[in-house]
Amino acid sequence: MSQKSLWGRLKSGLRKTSEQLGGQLRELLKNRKLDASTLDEFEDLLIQSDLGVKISNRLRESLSKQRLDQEITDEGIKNFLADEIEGILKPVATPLSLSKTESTQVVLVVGVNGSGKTTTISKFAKGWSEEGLKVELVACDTFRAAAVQQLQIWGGRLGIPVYTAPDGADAAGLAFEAVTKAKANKADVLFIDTAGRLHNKEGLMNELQKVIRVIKKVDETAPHHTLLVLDATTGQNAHSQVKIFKEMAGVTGLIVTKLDGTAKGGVVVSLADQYGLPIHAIGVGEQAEDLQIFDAHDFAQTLVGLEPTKTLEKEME
Ligand SMILES: Nc1nc2c(ncn2[C@@H]2O[C@H](COP(=O)(O)OP(=O)(O)OP(=O)(O)O)[C@@H](O)[C@H]2O)c(=O)[nH]1
Ligand SMILES: [Mg+2]
Repeated sequence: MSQKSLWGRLKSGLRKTSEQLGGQLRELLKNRKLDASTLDEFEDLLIQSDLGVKISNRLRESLSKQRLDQEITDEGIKNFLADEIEGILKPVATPLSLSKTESTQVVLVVGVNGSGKTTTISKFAKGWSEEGLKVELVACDTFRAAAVQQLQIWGGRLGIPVYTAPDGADAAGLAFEAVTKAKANKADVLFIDTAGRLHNKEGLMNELQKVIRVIKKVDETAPHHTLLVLDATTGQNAHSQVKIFKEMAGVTGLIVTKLDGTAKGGVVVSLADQYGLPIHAIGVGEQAEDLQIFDAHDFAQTLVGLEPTKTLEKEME
């Protein structure tokens, strides 16, 4: 797919946030100098877009140092903001790294119900199968027949094995069996899909910890990646999910989905700043192409309503 159409998807996916942020920045600066009251409004606007209080305050300070009482254009302030945001995102914008190796890489995927775990696994499985890796899946959400079925449909389409167990079976037992079989099959990657909801949060965390304990019995270096899938429409709530899952399941990387459904896209920036965990991918819509590798420059530019320079260069070629 061309750069332009990927960016088109990113642009339409981030539209709600960029319209709020970009539109209000324009209003804010109409015939005004960058005095203290404009800076206050600038800070409020960033907070409204879910960038978080800490970063919003830092950006206000940084802007005021550079340009206090100067005339500033709409374009100027967007460029300032995009550069600052890109600086925050750059250290965490890391694609998930999987390769052909001697031993199976186990990727555990966690997150609350409906956040996009199964969708993400399906798209990752497709991508790595196409790259030539031998991928297998296991449906550890054993309490929901629909969840198992959803994964089986994807596995069927891709022609890859999906391990399942009867309704209500022990998730950890299934995970143990799947890791054992995937290793015997010399699979390159095994994705473990997990439940997002059990009778309560404690039950969910206990089950996840049990899954982790049990797969370590097969391979003490597993899971090699533990990915937390977050729904961006929950805004700052995503922070408490990161804290809990990080503590309970040792999250190694994040995927932020449903950015198309919210004006709170700034939450990606506050997550990056707060935890420093790699952000492997973002979801900006329901199509397969809408799960994109997270690119700091493209995201920052698009979020504030600018066009990434790479796209411009590509168009001029
Ligand atoms: N608009 C939009 N929808 C998405 C995105 N990612 C996932 N979805 C949709 O969100 C819904 C839930 O996705 P799932 O992948 O089933 O979520 P899950 O985490 O596996 O959910 P449970 O198995 O119930 O815990 C589906 O209808 C997806 O199509 C996204 O980036 N944008
Ligand atoms: Mg699911």
